[in-house]
Amino acid sequence: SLKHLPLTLIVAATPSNGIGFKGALPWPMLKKEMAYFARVTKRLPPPSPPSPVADAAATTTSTKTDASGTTPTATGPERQNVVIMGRKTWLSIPPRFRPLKGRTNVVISSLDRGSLEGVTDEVLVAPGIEAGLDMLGRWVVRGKAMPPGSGFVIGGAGIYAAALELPRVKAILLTRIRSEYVCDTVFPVGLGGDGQGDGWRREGRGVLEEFVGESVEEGGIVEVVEGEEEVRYEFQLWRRG
Ligand code: FOL
Repeated sequence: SLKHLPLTLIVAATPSNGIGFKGALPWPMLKKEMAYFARVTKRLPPPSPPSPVADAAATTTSTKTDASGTTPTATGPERQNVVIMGRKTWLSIPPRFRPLKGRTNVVISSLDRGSLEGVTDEVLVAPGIEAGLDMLGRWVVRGKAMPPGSGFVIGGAGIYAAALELPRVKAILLTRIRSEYVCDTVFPVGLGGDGQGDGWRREGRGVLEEFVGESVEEGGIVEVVEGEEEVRYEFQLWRRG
């Protein structure tokens, strides 16, 4: 079941935790940062080893070899990560990029799906995060959605705040933008420059690399935007503690 699916918040924020301005990101398009978001939210977790219970069940039910003398390989159903977002974040994604490809999109809204711009029949619409995951579980059973690999909450502020109340939210993937921009929306946890904040603490780069499944540049990234301005930022992982 999806009752215990862990969720990770993924967010980019300024030093004062600003995340949005007038329904969009406060900074100019950061191509490499957005590419990191897309890679990390698409990447499936490594397959988990069989549990003792599942293993015992398999031992008593499966034969050792097939007609050709080879071990039958159970190819489980395909999996796809899930991205959960609020209505305003959905609307902020350029129409050509939504639904976010290669991921199961869940939009949190009290409106019905018909009145939400860009929502197609593969997008789940639910009034809350837990209701959305319950609906996803039913879609999986009916073969209408793939079983989830990892789950990500991608904003905005209201959805992050609701998610942070859930014990299943175990980690925050933060991109710390090192310059300030005018913002009208703030991330609802005061993650500080000192690696501490509101019951969360920053993990080291090795732990981050293991978590995201790729290497991460030491000391951060400098990205040139609009062939002009340089924007510095750093990928971080925070956990409860
Ligand atoms: N987290 C991080 N680290 N950076 C972000 O920019 C970010 N943005 C959101 C949530 N978490 C984030 C919400 N806003 C797209 C646009 C806006 C958005 C999230 C995603 C988007 O268009 N994504 C495409 C990439 C398209 C491209 O390659 O330019 C995708 O396929 O993910």
